[in-house]
Amino acid sequence: MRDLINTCCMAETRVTEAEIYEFDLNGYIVYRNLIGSDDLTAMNTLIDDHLAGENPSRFSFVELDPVFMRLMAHPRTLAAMRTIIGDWLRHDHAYGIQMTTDQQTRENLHGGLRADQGEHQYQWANGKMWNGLIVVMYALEDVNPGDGGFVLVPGSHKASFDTYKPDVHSHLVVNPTLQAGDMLIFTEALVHGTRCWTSQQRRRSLLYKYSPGYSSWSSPSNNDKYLESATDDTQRDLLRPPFVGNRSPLAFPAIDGDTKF
Ligand SMILES: O=C(O)CCC(=O)C(=O)O
Repeated sequence: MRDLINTCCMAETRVTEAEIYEFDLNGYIVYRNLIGSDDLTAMNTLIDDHLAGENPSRFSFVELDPVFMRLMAHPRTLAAMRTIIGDWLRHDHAYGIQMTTDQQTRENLHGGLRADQGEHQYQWANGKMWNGLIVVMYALEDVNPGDGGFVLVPGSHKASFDTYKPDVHSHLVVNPTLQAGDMLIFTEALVHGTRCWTSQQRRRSLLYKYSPGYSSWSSPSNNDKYLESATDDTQRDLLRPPFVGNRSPLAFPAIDGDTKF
């Protein structure tokens, strides 16, 4: 489990202007090759053992092994979250998604600006972006063109005509292609959803969701079960409930060529 982060391309310590532009334009961004092959194998084995031959469309996983807590606090991910959410970010909730052709899927698009009682925010003020719930999705298996699964409408986090959603098979809807180990970040203010899975290979994704330190989408007590797996202050601080007064910023781990778990 030592090479969870691929360090080859990670000299930068902050999100670049080009990445900010891309996220602002599209409402999502893909980072390639965040998890090494040994760790992908180890994670898939842990989940296979946990699922014991069952094929649920959703499953919990963070409590299975400390490697999943370390992935929650992946330095490259936290650097991106710092730009997208700010210094007070917190982990909100997490779950895994598995899709096969055997499962029934209710195809849908949901989310969008100010959905969920206004929680799904996207705006710019004071020279930076302000977001609500953000999703970090890691692919543990490849998603090839046309496979289905996760879909989104690029740019819809800024749509003005927000009472309308296109059909899930509209030409406006994109089905991102991912390789195992890639990470896709999107704002819940983006219109997004799921299409039926068509590949004979399964889809398996891990979704970690992060909120600003003053808000929570899910019940904050959902994080309590992870506390005993946390091994350092950054991980523990990510699990804090939402509050504002005297909240200290997260201790962001450094990113350099030697960064390892
Ligand atoms: O990954 C998917 O298929 C859907 C994810 C989703 O809808 C969400 O995270 O809100």
